[in-house]
Amino acid sequence: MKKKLLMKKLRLYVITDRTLKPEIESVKAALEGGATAIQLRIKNASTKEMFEIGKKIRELTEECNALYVVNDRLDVALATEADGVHLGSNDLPVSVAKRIAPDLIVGASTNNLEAALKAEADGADYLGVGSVFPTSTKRDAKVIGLENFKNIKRSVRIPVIAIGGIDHGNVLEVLKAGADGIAVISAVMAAEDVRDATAKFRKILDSFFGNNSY
Ligand code: TZP
Ligand code: MG
Repeated sequence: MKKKLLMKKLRLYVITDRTLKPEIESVKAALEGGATAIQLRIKNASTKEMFEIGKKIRELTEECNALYVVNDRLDVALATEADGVHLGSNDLPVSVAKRIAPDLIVGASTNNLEAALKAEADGADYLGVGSVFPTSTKRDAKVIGLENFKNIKRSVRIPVIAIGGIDHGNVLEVLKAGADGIAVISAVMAAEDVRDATAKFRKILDSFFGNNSY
């Protein structure tokens, strides 16, 4: 996928969280609300269960032309024909994932410049950078703030999406800091109406970037 298209598809990246909402229902609602990418993120599920849910998310995202990315698990990403896999510092190295699956989009989580530059050099296709703001969703997340975010963003060429504590009130600050997209969990998954919460982000993103078709 060309960089420009990938960048657009990463604009509104919604991540599942079964402690807040069941995956399938919430993914359907997020897609209806205009999510451009869905990440299947489940800690501690069986491989079989993740595979079954992943297959369904593949179908749903396909219908909407949205990206489907699997967190942590290259095997599940390949088995469910995902567009990508997202890897953190405790997961498979980016270079290994790229070697095994050269056609898969490989995203990397980073919270400092050194790791960001290494991920880019290792072949990552995009970065998830944060936690930009305090978050209660990921217990061990380091809060880096907008200045560190900006610094990382301007130091790499690949698309950078911001993650961590992003809500409807602060999203514009993140976009002004240069984010190519935002990744959100609780602002969408903890909302009473997932579709509505997603649509509200989509509206802000569309007016910031210009509403060119996705
Ligand atoms: N990585 C860095 S912060 C974070 C992850 C997975 C959690 C983001 O969740 P929220 O609820 O959008 O702050
Ligand atoms: Mg991980």
